[in-house]
Amino acid sequence: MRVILAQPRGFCAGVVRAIEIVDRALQQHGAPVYVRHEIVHNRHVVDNLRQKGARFVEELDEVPQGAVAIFSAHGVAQTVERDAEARGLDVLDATCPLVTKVHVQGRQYVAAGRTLILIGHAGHPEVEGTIGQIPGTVLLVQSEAEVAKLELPVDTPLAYVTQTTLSVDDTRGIIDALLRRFTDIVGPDTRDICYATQNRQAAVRELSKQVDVLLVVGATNSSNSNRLREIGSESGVASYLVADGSEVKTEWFANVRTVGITAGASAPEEMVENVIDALRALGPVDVTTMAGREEKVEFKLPSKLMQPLAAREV
Ligand code: 0K2
Ligand code: SF4
Repeated sequence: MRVILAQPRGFCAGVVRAIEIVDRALQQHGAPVYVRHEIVHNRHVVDNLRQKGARFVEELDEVPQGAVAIFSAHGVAQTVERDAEARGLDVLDATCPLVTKVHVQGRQYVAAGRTLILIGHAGHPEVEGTIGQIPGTVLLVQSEAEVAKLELPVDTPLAYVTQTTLSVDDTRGIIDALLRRFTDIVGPDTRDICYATQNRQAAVRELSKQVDVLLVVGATNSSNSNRLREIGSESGVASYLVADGSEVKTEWFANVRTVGITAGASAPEEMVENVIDALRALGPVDVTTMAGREEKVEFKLPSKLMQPLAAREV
């Protein structure tokens, strides 16, 4: 069996930063530190940090007063920030800077007097965070069909922003529908979909031309990982989302010669290796990596974590 690995795949700069924040917080403060929501949507990442002393909670009322509380990469609403302050928590914000950028952009549009539309998926923590970062009403639009249902005069001053991990193609369709329907609407086009999401989608589209089966390493609650699997399916390739090698099923590979593997932005490379090992158990495999874009994006850590330990102890 031939295995072709997508390039790029796996961890993005926002995920690397978020995990580093939890690691450094544990080093500086000692266990436990509290993390609101999964730091990124991956059980292996979460279990690993839990073993080092991180405690994962869904709400801040589970965090003792004065403890270290870390916000996940997906961002939080302003009510959560205020609640943390009221509880006297020592907050470290692991919200990806590209998510924060969307919050800032949304607030600017509202300050300029526009009604804001957020293109995204209901119930996703990033969407809840973005809605809660913007004063006033934010209208959530999830599909082209929902554009038709917006009860607004066609000349309403509008702006839109998007979730960072959407399908570029689906978002393009929604934006086009908004532009067709409304006469005074501005927005970033698809540029709020982050570099990592865009690059992984472009790579998997290319990879799908070369393979019989596509495996996407990632979690079922990971938006960006689900979008990668959808692109494989839409390209006519049998595509499966797997957390690790234990979820790989023998029957997927009858008469299959070439398997493509990619990984969501929150999926560790060890799990890609683990999936390759599961394929090796079925027979010999020859692994190559497709030609693709090299990413060099890095984000700075919060300044609190950059201080040498001695300076904090004074
Ligand atoms: O893709 P999702 O937004 O569900 O999130 P993860 O799978 O945790 O990936 C990291 C992205 C976090 C924010 O954009
Ligand atoms: Fe940031 Fe994009 Fe990674 Fe989300 S997927 S954490 S927006 S770089």
